Amino acid sequence: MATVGAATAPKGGWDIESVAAELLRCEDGQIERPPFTDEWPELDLDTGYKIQDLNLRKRLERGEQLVGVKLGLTSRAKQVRMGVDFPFVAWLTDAMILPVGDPVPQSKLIHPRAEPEIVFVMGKKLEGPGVSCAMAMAAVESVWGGAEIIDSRYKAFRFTAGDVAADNASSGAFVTGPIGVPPTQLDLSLEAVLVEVNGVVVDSATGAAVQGHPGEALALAANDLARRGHAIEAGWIVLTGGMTDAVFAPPGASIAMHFTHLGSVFLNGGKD
Ligand code: OOG
Ligand code: MG
Repeated sequence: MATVGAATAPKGGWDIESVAAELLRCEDGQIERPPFTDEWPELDLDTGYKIQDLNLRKRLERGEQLVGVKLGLTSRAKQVRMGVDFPFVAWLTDAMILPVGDPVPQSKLIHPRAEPEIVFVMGKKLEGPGVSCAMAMAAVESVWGGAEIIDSRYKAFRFTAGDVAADNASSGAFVTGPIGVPPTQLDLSLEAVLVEVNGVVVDSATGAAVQGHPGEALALAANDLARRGHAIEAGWIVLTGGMTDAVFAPPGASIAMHFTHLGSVFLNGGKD
């Protein structure tokens, strides 16, 4: 839990460097804070991405490995809940990998929530612009079910697009399911998931909830990253975005995401 509070704006106001440093400090210290746009309304999506990229450099400098990308807010369910009505992209490092069977790492997180996602492992490099769903799927090696544990550094997950892009799209941890299949084997728009919390099914969706087809989300990521000067590399993991709204993952919770063909992903809420 937090031992120190959120920082107030530096003299002269927030800028890219000070927001980046404060976000990493909040992440490392499990400190929640108000969104920066309360004090810096000009923090837009482009500025948010600059902050995100600066913090990726800092993560790599401290020894983390870049393992892929995640999409945020690719489904209506997520967009409506978070009040941001377009998708965006953020970075995944190896520090965010949750080994199968490990509990939710409560001691590293502020207020974790879990969401079911279709996950791709890339077989080929994918570089925008101009990438379509079919082109994107042709670069995928295998498709997995997964769960992302999101953890916004903003109190009550209240943020604008600029805030959440800066905060690496609420990245926390992610776990992949038991079965990987070649992408030609499934109609991902019809792949369903049931979200179960403490034995009760609380939500469900199919892959179509994610931009019509999760391959559209992958294409979007490639095209979006091209504007930022990056490609999606062979071997990377891509989390295509929550299919349903996220559920709270507090200590003691027992959460399962049951996919039609991709198996079940189990999350144990762990201890305080
Ligand atoms: C932002 C991150 C969204 C997803 O899959 O939509 C995300 C949030 O909901 O806090 O990871
Ligand atoms: Mg997600």
